[in-house]
Amino acid sequence: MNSIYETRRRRIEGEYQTLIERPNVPVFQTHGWYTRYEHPVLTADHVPLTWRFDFNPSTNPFFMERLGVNAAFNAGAIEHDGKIQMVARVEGVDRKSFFAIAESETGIDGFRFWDTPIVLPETDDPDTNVYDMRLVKHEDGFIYGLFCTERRDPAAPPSDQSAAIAQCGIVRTKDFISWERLPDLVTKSPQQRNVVLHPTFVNGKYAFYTRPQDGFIDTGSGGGIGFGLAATMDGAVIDHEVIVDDRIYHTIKESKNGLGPAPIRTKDGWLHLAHGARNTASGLRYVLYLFLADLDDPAKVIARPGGYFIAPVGEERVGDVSNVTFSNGWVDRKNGEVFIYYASSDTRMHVATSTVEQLLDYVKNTPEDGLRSAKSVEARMSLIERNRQYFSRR
Ligand code: M1P
Repeated sequence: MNSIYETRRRRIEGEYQTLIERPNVPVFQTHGWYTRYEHPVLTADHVPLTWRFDFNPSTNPFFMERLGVNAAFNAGAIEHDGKIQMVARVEGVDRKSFFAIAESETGIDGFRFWDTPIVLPETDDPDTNVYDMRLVKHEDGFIYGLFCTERRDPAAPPSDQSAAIAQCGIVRTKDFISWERLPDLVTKSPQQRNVVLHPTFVNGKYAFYTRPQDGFIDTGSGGGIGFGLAATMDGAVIDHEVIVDDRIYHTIKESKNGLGPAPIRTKDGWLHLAHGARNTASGLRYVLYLFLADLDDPAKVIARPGGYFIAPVGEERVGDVSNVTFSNGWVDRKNGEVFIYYASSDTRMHVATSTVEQLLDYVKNTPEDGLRSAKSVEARMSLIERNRQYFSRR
């Protein structure tokens, strides 16, 4: 007779194998901006079973999970040694996040975690929680990982156990195996999240996209996507931040916004992917949008297509924090393809595939938000008028 241990282990290992070998299937999109795929590319269930179960039958006769995993989401992404690698935010059932690398040959399926998670060095002021790493191959030769480090607000009274301070932590590597922790970024803002390193020097300095904010959740008087320069990465200090992409009333980014991954260099400018949040009766709704910045002056935005580019659909709408799409990783491939990695509802990772050519077409030909209903109708009427020649009898 099979023991509970054997029965459960065989079943769980079989289901795991089926999941990680599952091919992904493209799903036609009417808008034509990118292709979605049927399955998420990474979920909590992709985490290796050795991270969750004690495989010793004498100490775990019921083959029960010892360390549960809640979610795998908000992954940074990069192409390295011919493979697509994601540095995922893996969140345990204890709510703590940590980073782990999952890689794939195709970038759209077959993602497998490495054998162990990243052991992230700490500073003298240990992080309580770390998440949302942006990977950047900088022209100085290092691959940097910028992430959010969160610690309890030391000024909060004991009655408040949720007040936190978010800042930007920095690590660098050349091989994804050894990671050097650098001092956290210093800016004039009380809190920072969604900080991204620009891949090239700007005026001989390291350039950062920031998201200054007054509070942990609310941006308060802060907010918008900022830009600032620092002389070094080893003790980076930004003295002056300018807002390059503000949050605006009655748009997809009225409550807050933040940069996604580092921008892609294209012939027409730096292509950016960002998230915007608006308020609704059921809470914040996070969507993704694109914009283009000047090649010589990355702080100058030259195209702002109106509206969202990716919004949660179907099962993407439901999760730990529902109605959220969030991205901090994309990969521009040598053949012009772009793999956009986005998380849905703080729960799982998906991919959308497009090309630089399509994305530039989108960015340059999607009308800017006119900020009033009348302007929206004007833009739509203009499209209808231009289309009349193709429908002579209507
Ligand atoms: O829950 C949605 C997102 O909320 C935060 O993003 P932002 O600071 O822009 O509001 C982050 O905690 C992010 O991880 C999360 O996905």
